Amino acid sequence: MALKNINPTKTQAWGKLTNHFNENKNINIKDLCKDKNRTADFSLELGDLSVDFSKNRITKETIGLLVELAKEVDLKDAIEKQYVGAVINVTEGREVLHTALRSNSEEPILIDGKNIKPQIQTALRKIRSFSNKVISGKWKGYSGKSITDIVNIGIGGSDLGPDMVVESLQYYKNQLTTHFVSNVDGDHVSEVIKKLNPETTLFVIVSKTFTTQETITNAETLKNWFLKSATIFDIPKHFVAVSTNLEAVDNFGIDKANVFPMWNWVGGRFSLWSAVGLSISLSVGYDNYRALLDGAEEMDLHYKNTDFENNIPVILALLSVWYNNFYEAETEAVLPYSQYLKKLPDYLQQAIMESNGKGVDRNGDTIDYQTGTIVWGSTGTNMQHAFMQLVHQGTKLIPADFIGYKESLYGLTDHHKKLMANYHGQIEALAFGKSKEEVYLELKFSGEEDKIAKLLPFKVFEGNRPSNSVLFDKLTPHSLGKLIALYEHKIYTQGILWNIYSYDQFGVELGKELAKKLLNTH
Ligand code: G6Q
Repeated sequence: MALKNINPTKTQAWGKLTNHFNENKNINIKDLCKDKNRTADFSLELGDLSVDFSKNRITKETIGLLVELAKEVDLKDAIEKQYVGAVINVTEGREVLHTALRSNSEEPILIDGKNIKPQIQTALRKIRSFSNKVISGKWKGYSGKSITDIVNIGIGGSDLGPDMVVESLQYYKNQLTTHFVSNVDGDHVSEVIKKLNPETTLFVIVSKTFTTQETITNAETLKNWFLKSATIFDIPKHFVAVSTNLEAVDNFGIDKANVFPMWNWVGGRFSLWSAVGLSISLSVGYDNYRALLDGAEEMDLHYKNTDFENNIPVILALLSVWYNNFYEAETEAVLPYSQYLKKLPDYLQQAIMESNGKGVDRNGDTIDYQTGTIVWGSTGTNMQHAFMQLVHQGTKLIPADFIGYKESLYGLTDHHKKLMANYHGQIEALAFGKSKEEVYLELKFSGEEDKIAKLLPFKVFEGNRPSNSVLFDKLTPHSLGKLIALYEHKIYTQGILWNIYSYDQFGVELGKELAKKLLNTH
């Protein structure tokens, strides 16, 4: 049941792609888009999501060859193995089953002969009942008052996902105020403490291992602060944990009844779908949390069951490989046109770069081709007034994903029209640029003919800069789940194409070990 081990650069498809690239590398998106059917031919839909990838340096032949590559490395087999619970995280000896967390199907998934679906359902029921009690005010703090503030204490995968989702779903939020403490920097926790009342605060300690230095340090600081006003007998009313390490949780003083499970078959950066997402459910209510999971499941089924030509995560992964390995692009921008999604780039940086930033293949051999892309970004339109200059006119090729919504949430149509005009405007400007002739005419007709000689080269946009439009009807818990799952599957697809293991993170662990050593010697 192991993953196959195929060097992509040794496949026939790679050879064909190399020739195809050499023959076509100068193709121009503007010329390609003269074909009236182009948008229809290079767009995919899934319910409320439409992905337009027509503004890329690709032809139908490019897609055909990239799909051939996916077939030659047996992506199908890799996808099937992930969903059934094969040990595809080989270096850590683990299954990778975040897809099982959001599955509504009754079909069992066996680990060591035991179906894991019932434990998932039990955990979800516990999340629901706990969230309901806290949100309704029935859960009381030590002085008999209801909870007003939630503090999520965690880092990395135990922080970035819940933080990003809570921020993104602010519109759906209830009366509870949610805070996130992650950095071991004491100033971070101190600033949060300033806003809290111990009588009405609930602390959610999220740590799979319950040994992570940052999390345990912050948790101890918050517990000590809490104990200045309350007693250890009050801890069960104010501290809950999400962890696999029951002994450490017990030593911390947390009641067994207040422990939510985590499992080794869910990686940290893919865990917001488990009880790690407890703060999400507390913030937006269980029904919205379930809708998030259902949205992800819609993408899971699409990824699993759709042929590669029509498979959104697969196509986006293949395009990324096309630019990374053939055009030698080093970075990719993620540009959400929604202020709610301002934390999405940070979240994706971990998900993508921790997963695919690997230099050794599945054989354990050093890789001589490029893997993980560098991902960065910010929200539109703010970034148009910041870094977009470089993307439009700089010397680097930076493929970009534009994420947008047809409808706004508050219905300020004037704003939304302007926002989306910018969204489409940027995509067009990148793809089509502005030619010398256009700049010439523009200057001439604006009465600035005398400036033509001086200004013309600076006002030319060469265009031919690729981007994808990832457009949803509306930002909802369901569509957000779908979006996150889309990137999760893109990550795995690229890991398979590059013949690496996407689900370990030894690069992070070295830093943790060294910090511990240095702490003891200084
Ligand atoms: C994610 C990583 C990492 C992890 C944190 C927190 O995939 O494994 O970011 O989530 O190091 O770990 P704990 O949950 O064990 O505290």
